[in-house]
Amino acid sequence: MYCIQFEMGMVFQIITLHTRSLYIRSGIENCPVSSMSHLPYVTVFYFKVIFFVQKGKETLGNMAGKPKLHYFNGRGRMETIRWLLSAAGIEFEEQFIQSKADLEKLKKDGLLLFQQVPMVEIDGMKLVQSRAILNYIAEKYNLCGKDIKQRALIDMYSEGAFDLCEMIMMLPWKYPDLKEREKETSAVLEKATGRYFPVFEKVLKDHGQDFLVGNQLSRADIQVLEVILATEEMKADVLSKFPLLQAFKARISNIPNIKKFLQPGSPRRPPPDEATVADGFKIFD
Ligand SMILES: N[C@@H](CCC(=O)N[C@@H](CS)C(=O)NCC(=O)O)C(=O)O
Repeated sequence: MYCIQFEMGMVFQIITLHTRSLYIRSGIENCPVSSMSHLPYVTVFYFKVIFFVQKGKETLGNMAGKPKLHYFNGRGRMETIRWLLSAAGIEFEEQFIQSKADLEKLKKDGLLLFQQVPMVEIDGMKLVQSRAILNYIAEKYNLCGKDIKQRALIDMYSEGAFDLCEMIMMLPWKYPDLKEREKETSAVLEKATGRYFPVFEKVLKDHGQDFLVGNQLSRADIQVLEVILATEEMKADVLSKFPLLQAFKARISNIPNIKKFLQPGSPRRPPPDEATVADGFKIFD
């Protein structure tokens, strides 16, 4: 019905304008077709135009809407994604998986390519695989450097930080026994101070710049800061032998979007306590 009115309104409007312009061009003063004669149709036409413009705006709004994160209410494999989006100043929504049934529903609805989370709805896609999601976000928000050489460095540093982050993240899941976990925590801290932090310290020393690569913020800076803070949660003075990393931590933490993310109430998740780990086991085991 609306369509017919819409079409009729358009047709009559065109006929009216065309007839009037013919009379005006031929120099005849009294045109028998009044611009008001099809007012009802024209009114419907304009209402329809407004309706379609609004619909279009809604559709575009949804396409460019906030990314939606699907994961459980803990750090795990989603935390670095939260970090990157927040550092880029992007607001996002979170749909927390609270039970095995929630996860099964996502699987049954065919929303998880490999039947696993994290999953991020962004730009009309349902992205899975945490590294692929991070790559997309980093690329989209210009956190990958200026050329392929910078990108290679950024990738190496980010992957190093990611490996260390993953070791820390897995501790409570792999070692539910507290004694065993303590032992493994020491081993991870040794890796942090013996393998990873010396690399980042040396990078900063060699080029003397504020950021790890190309003197501009990249995902490497964000991921290294993330892992520094996660390591400090296990051992507060872990940076004692790394003065440049201490300064780096202070500098990067002070970048406005990152500073905001580090405030209480942000989407940053706290370190997992025993209750969070138990919830995770119920969902993913
Ligand atoms: N390589 C994947 C691993 C994802 C993964 O292991 N996800 C776990 C939760 S952290 C999961 O969904 N487990 C449920 C299952 O495998 O059925 C990634 O990095 O995203």
